[in-house]
Amino acid sequence: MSEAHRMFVAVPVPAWVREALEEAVAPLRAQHPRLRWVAPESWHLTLLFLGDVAPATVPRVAGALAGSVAQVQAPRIRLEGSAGRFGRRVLWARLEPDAELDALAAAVREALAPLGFVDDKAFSAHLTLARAPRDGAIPDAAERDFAGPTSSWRVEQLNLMRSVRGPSGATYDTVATWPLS
Ligand code: 3AM
Repeated sequence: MSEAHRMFVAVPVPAWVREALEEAVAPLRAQHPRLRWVAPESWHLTLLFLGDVAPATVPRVAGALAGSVAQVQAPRIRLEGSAGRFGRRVLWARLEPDAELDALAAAVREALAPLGFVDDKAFSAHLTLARAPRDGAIPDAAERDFAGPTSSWRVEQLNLMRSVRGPSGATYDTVATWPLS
């Protein structure tokens, strides 16, 4: 039997936004080297974490996602330029609240709930930048000193992603992608 993969549904960050964000993150990365910084090529916005998905279930997930994107408008994402924290463990770039982004997340969640993929937590749009080390916390200064771009872009695609745990954190592969219109 082939093994299940850890999967999630996300929207990617375009290259030009990644470059602007990377410039803003570089000084923080240098000041806080103990934090586990997410590699810029891995930056994304998670809409729903699925957890382990058996290979036989992937086509059903893909079919449901294809249906969900057909129902929604492509949202616009705007970075606020500031950072936030989940507890003391996760540092993220803040996004302006957006009803269309919330609607996309809701459509994904509605499409996948019948397959048993449910997140108890409400959708909270964020772009994870760093995680605290096992024995540490995100310092106040890392949140306060982040001065990021206020870029905005139209979301062009929805991705089904696979997360692979490695020695220096998880790496992500795009399993399938759907254009938004
Ligand atoms: O990088 P972000 O925050 O967008 O935090 C994990 C990451 O989201 C989240 O899924 C994304 C890809 O790994 N994640 C990991 N384990 C999770 C869990 N048990 C989880 N979200 C909810 N429950």
